[in-house]
Amino acid sequence: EQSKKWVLMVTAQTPTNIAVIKYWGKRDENLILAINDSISVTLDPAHLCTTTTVAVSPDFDEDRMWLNGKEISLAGGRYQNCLREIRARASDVEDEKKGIKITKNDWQNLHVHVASYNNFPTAAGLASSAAGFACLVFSLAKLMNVQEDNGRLSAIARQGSGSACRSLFGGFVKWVMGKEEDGSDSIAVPLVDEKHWDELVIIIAVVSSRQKETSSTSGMRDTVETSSLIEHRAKEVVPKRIIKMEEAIQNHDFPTFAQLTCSDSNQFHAVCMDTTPPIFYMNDTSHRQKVLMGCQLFRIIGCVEKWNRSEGTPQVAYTFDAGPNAVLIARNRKAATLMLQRLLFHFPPNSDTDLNSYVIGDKS
Ligand code: 2P0
Repeated sequence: EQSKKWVLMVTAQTPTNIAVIKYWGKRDENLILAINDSISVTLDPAHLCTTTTVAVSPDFDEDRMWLNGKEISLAGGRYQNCLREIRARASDVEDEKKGIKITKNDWQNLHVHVASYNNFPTAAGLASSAAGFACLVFSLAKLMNVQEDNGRLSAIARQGSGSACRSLFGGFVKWVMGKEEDGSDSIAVPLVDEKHWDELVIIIAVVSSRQKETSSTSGMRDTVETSSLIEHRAKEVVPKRIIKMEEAIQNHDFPTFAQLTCSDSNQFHAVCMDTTPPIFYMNDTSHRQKVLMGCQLFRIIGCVEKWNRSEGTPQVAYTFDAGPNAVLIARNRKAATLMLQRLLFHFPPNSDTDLNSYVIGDKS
């Protein structure tokens, strides 16, 4: 039988985001519901982003996906949840020129092919799942003509990876943990757009591009089960910090922003260390440079803290995620230049203590 050869495609690009008030811990593993609100900044898509093309054709007989050119399985619950939620919201699509007409019901039987590329190391703690699931959900929603705003789409991306919900918006974004059991109010909301605080410059120092040892998913599960500090953090500390952080962002108050960002990163790593068995994201011991490397990230903290104190007011905030990379947020271009000079002085390239690379990007 001759099939009707047509393919309909959509391509989208989504940047990653960096949390300044961290998400760590779930109250529902399947729906991916957090135990606290979090706030992040979405990066400029020119630097760290995922590009995803989704295609549909009557000739495809199963859903398939390629990540960085290599086929991956879509069998996992997270992919299935996202695909199911988007399909359930699909509407009619008509392309008169190509003579294509897809009805709402057709989508339940049509299959998609997905090709996704990251322009940065996957799973090295640079939030590849955040950009990846945000881009997957957004491009599928466009392909299937889903009539929902980015807030509603964020609740679907969240079911792929928690941090992904925050990448549906630019600028500073809050993931509201929500109260509902079905997760319907656990969505991302934009706080301010990318133009609001455009003096900020973000530097990412890549210590190692290898994959991290403890996945965020299992790490945060262990923390929730074993840490005695996590409840205090989620219930007492973070709610107050969220209010102060929103104010600092609205008012361009860099000293408060920097203090909260650094403290929250340090507390996140403290609850990781308070986990059984302890999680050391800041200690990259499997790297060839072993002990030296293990100290690199701590040395960056020392370097920034010392400089900020000597200037009398913070010039740079640091934050470290679940991988061997340092994110530095400078108050302006001048501070970023001085910070880079310091990094290059303390960690000269091609020395025993070098960092693999630096990515510099304006926030957008
Ligand atoms: C964050 N991280 O807020 C925190 C800070 C890492 C440290 O979100 O299990 O990949 O897919 O929901 O989103 C990393 O966790 O975990 C993360 P899942 P995810 O950015």
